[in-house]
Amino acid sequence: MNDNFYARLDAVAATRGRHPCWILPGRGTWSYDDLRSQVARQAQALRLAGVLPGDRVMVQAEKSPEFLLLYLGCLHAGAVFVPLNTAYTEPELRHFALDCEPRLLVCDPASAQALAAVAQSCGAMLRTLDAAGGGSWTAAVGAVPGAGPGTTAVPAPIERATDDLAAIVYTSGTTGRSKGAMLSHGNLAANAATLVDLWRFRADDVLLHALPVYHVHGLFIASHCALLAGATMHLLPRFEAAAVLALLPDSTVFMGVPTFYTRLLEQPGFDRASVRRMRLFLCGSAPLLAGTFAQFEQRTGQRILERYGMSEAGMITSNPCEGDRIAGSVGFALPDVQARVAGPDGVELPRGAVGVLEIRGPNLFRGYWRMPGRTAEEFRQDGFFITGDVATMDPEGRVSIVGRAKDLVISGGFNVYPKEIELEIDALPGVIESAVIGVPHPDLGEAVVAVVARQPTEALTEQDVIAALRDRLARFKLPRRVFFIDDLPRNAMGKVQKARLRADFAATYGQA
Ligand code: MLC
Ligand code: AMP
Repeated sequence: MNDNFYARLDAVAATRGRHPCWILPGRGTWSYDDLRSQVARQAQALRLAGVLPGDRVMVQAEKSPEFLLLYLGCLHAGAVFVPLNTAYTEPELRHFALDCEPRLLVCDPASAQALAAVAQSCGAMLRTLDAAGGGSWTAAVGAVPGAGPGTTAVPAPIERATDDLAAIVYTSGTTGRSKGAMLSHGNLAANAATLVDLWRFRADDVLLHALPVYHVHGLFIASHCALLAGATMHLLPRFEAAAVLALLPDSTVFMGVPTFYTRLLEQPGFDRASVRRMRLFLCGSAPLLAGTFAQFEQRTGQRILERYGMSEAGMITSNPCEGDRIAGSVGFALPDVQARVAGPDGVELPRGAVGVLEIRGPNLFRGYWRMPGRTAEEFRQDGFFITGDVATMDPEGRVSIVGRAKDLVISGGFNVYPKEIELEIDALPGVIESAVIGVPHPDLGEAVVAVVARQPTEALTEQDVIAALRDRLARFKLPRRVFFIDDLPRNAMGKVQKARLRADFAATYGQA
């Protein structure tokens, strides 16, 4: 049996024929037949380009159908897809490229020049996602002979075993070094099938897809659910509240991060009438405030379904479709996932106690790319993965995330690891040391703030620090504010007291 995840998607697509798969503003509709033939072409183009099963294909490009087709083509051909946030700067990209050594690097035409040196440094072919030109991936796919749109005679996906790699998703690390989470075909398939069932996805659903496609939320969770159900997606290039509002009357499911919901609530026309066809609003990637949940229910009459996940495991817990969706809880472990709240020794704590959430299941990744040591540190002997999220579980098994054991800021649904930014700030002339923290922010949930101790003789300013980081770090990682203090507060062990700094600067964006 072929465990290639795309083989499952293809089997569904084969039954959907002319049913719309994607609807794009200004670019019309793609049917499932179109999808099948286009994905097969992508796979053939990869083979012709010399991309072998197991080779990495690294992609940094804006959201488009071509992006998703390339992803699915990689699955089809057995290549390992490596999506990267479009905000990443050249130094960040260089690190990822040297780490995963892609055979092929695909980017937008606008960044081709900047990425040429990166591709060269790791020996990758560089291609662009555009319609023309010698280096165009789109043109290479267009030149593949064979099946045209509408035909059902498409080549079968390559044989893959369940543990074979499908994707590497980079997550920053607490040490400052990014780690590539290796996800297998089996990981993706198990999670997608569970979610389609749990969230009651059907072929007549219309998913309003406004998430970026370089993270697991938009790329895997949203797209897989719709494709595995044979449903339709409105594919928006990005989240924009007015555009989402305009398409809600023609949609049945929406997925977002909390910032999407707070921005929707700012729209005067967002009311019961605008959501009358909607059957499900899903939220995750960052904590959803109880106030947002309540305000949303008051405005629309619907309760947001909050779920919890991470790059290393896709979805882990979810509130139920039928039954109580409780504000502040991320719901129950998925049916095929085991979750426990454990102490530092990995021993499960009594229900109600606060500890670190540990999980095990078919969705759990295969480890960090070329980091066996780091992988071993984050797994228990019995195969449970230590998520680094601090949680409680009630007697019924409902999980609430109450904090983080890992030093992480989540800004608008993007993860920012302070260490990475601190290393950059500490390297600036005149800086003694720095601490990067997250403070409450009304739009982003948390905003990145740096607290810096500088040499007494230095005239380093807030603008100097931000300007120095601008070309080195993705925009969403840049501190929005920089505060100077004489000494960072430390505990008796000499460790910087970030909790104290978070309290001291909590009112940076209004009431804490
Ligand atoms: C953009 N900016 C951000 C930012 N997004 N800054 C901090 N945090 C963010 N999340 C920067 C821009 O670069 C710009 O900088 C400035 O903020 C103003 O941008 P904007 O126009 O307000 O932002 P916008 O483009 O509207 O983006 C905001 C957003 C976007 C919320 C729509 O961030 C987004 O789509 N977030 C979704 C993230 C996501 O999908 N996470 C899933 C991870 S998977 P400047 O300097 O140019 O002014 C995961 C697992 C799981 O976590 O459980 O799902
Ligand atoms: P990422 O590494 O980008 O996949 O982000 C995963 C992290 O996002 C998790 O470890 C959590 O800290 C956080 N997260 C995801 N969903 C939720 C949620 N519903 N509530 C709180 N935190 C969440």
